Amino acid sequence: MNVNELQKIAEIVDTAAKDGNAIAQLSETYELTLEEAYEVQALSMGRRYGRGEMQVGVKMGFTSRAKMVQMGLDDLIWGRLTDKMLVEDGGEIDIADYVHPRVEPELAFLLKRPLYGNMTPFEAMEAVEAIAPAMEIIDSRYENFKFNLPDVVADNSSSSSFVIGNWNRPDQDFSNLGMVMEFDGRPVEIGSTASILGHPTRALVGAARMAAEAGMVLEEGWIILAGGATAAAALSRGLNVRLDAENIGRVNFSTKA
Ligand code: OOG
Ligand code: MG
Repeated sequence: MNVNELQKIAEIVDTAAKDGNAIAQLSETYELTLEEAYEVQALSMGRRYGRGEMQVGVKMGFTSRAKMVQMGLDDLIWGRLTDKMLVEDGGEIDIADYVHPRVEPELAFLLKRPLYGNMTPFEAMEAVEAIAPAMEIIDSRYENFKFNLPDVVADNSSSSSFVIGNWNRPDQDFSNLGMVMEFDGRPVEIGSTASILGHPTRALVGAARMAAEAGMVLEEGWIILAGGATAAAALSRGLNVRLDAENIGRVNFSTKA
């Protein structure tokens, strides 16, 4: 496909995300390769940067079995995070701004040095300033939250909003920390950071490698989301959503009534 066609598709996914409107799966009309889907993602995010948003990191997807099983896909994917997607800890979102948002418990890395290409988990951790409990609010722009791999990649891997808790020192064992995500005090998803590729640091290594394939450096100061440790839970109005992560603390937000 030529760049004009890809640009046209980028406009479709960008507009759907901006307006919170559902669209048909791209794969019903277009035959995108995975590579073209990443190009659409880059072009559609370029439109957002053009409106003043700034990239502040990347998110990894399908790093846990729970997420792969829930969505029926089993390849690692990634997407771009912008400053506008960040919801402050304790903040409120309005689900009217989304199509059909879901939330999942994650772990976030903050980089103190750039990362690029292939490295060991040990080398990757040398670039980490801090780790934090986090929640990602995902929102597929596709009807019924259904997609194939190129569809979801073109749609910035369902990236929509994210909330980060307090930053913690990274020189601790976070390979198997319990995570309990609650709606109004009721546990809805329970898991462990070990579900994230066996160790969340592997998600960081994957992010550096996959971003490099797209020519992107993970920059100092960026946030890397490791991927959902459990399946995602659908959001509704008037909820208090809280994640308790063993040893590293809590993070919460609410949805407008
Ligand atoms: C795709 C995004 C996956 C994760 O953490 O695994 C993801 C989706 O499930 O819609 O963010
Ligand atoms: Mg996620």
